[in-house]
Amino acid sequence: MAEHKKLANGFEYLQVCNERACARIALQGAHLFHYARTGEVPLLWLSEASFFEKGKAIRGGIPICWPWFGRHDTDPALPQHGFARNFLWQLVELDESDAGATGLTFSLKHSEASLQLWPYRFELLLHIMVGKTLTLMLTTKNCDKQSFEISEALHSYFAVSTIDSAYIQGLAGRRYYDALAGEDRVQQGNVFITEEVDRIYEEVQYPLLLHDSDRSVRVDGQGSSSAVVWNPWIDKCREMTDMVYDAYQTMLCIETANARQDQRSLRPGEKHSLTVIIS
Ligand code: TA6
Repeated sequence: MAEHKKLANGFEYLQVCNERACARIALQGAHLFHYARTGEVPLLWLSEASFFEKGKAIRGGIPICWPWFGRHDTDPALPQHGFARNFLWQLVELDESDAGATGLTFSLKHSEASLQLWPYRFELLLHIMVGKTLTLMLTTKNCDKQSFEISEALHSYFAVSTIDSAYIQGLAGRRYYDALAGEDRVQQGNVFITEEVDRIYEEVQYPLLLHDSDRSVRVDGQGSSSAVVWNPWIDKCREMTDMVYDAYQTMLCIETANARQDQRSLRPGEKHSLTVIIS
């Protein structure tokens, strides 16, 4: 069943529950911020100190970074990770015909406000399938008369029991850009988190597996050959107003992306889809 919810401050989201799972999706950013399979603890992490306010990205779930990933290449005044996660999307389709899987489609189109930030005409569609598996497919259509480049990520925050019992399998041997060191390195073996980690992996071969003490999560990506791994660790976590001081211990980001060399160029009329399948 899908229910339209509104917080006291007017922040709107949809709560979707079926036989296999429940999810919550804010209209701002088409931001899925809760997903739990029936009878299980949430699979995605959500900060207990997250804002739920107009124009502020929710800390957790799967924020959409688009049409640029990270800081803007030339204008530092522009919002980090683009603007799609801060704009109000429209729910254009809701399919509850399957008792165990609910389909939702959200749309964001260019506007006067978006053209101020990024001078191209576009349509974004986010298709979400909530069931035993969670699928998000973000499709960009170039509605302009000129080509444009995008970098993007489905910035998934995963819940872990404790960070020192979690590790990522599937990135061994991959080159990555270490955003903290500012240099390229090569992954040796599985990814363990024992300090702040902020890496963009290249030529990623999905699936990736996130192993935790009591469960493993499979992350498949389509339309993506780059993946970001991030944990703020102690100091960065303390600096973040929407994370409690020890939040770094229970979260780990594995982001299915088109970042750095994997950014995409679209000609007029062309589409590109970035998909994550979490199971
Ligand atoms: O996940 C990679 C990253 O770019 C990190 O550098 C960190 O900034 C994180 O995204 C969170 O960004 P946000 O703008 O959501 O605070």
